[in-house]
This record gives sequence, C-alpha cells and structure tokens, in this order.
Amino acid sequence: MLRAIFLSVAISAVCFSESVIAEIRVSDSLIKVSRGAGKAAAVFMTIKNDNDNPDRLMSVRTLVFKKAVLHDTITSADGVVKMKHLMMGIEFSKGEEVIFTSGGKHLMLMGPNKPILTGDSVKIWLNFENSGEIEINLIVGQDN
Ligand SMILES: [Cu+2]
Repeated sequence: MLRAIFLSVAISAVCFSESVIAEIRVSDSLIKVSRGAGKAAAVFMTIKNDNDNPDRLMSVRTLVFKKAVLHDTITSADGVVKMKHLMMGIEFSKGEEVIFTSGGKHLMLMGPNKPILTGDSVKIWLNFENSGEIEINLIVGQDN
C-alpha cells in the first residue's frame, strides 16, 4: 500500500515538471469586430512555441461564434487580396513565433451567437496537437 502511494507521487512529480517546461505563449491578443453585414471578427495575436518539440495549431473553438477558422491572406499576381482557409492548421517548429496580423495569418470568427458589444469578453480555445487546448480571453475594445 505504502509503495503504491509513493509511486503515484513520483508520477505526478514527473508530469508537473513536464508541464512547466512545455509551453505555448500567447501575447498581444486583440479582437476586431466588423460592423458590416457579415458580422465577423478577426483575432490578431502572437503565438510562440516554447516547447522542446514542434507543435501544430490544429483548430480553434469558441462558444460566442458559430465558426472559428484559421486564415492566411494571399495577394494574387493581379493584386487581388483573398483569404485562404488553413485546413491543415499552422505548424510551429521548436521556438517558432507566428504573428497573427491584419494582412497575414489571422483567426476569423463568423456568425456571432449574440450581438458583440464593447467590453464583451470572447473566450477562445486554441487546440494544439501536442500542447492540448489553450484558453484565451479576448475583450472587445472601443476601437472596434
Ligand atoms: Cu479571414
């Protein structure tokens, strides 16, 4: 019995040290809500993979909008700007930082389940292949 308890303590200690080392860092997160008919929002942020291994942002979910899609912005040879759905997600090599920005990669939220007002909080979960889900709380600013 005593041996079993000791073993479980040892295992949890190992898990703890791993979760401290393995980390996805999200900073400068910002949500921009369009006031047009589309009722979409774009999310900009900086994501850094501080894990010791590559990782991949596979999908994003939220309860506030019906759809959350990873987009890239592509300008064709004739100057037409289009958004491309990143179906395979976004790869992060070890230590890589990806800046989600207007005119580049971004997260698109479509179909709000309620009117989005200044000061509202929009919680999203970033789903990483190795790191699991990471919760981000976005506040809708006055400049939206
Ligand atoms: Cu988009």
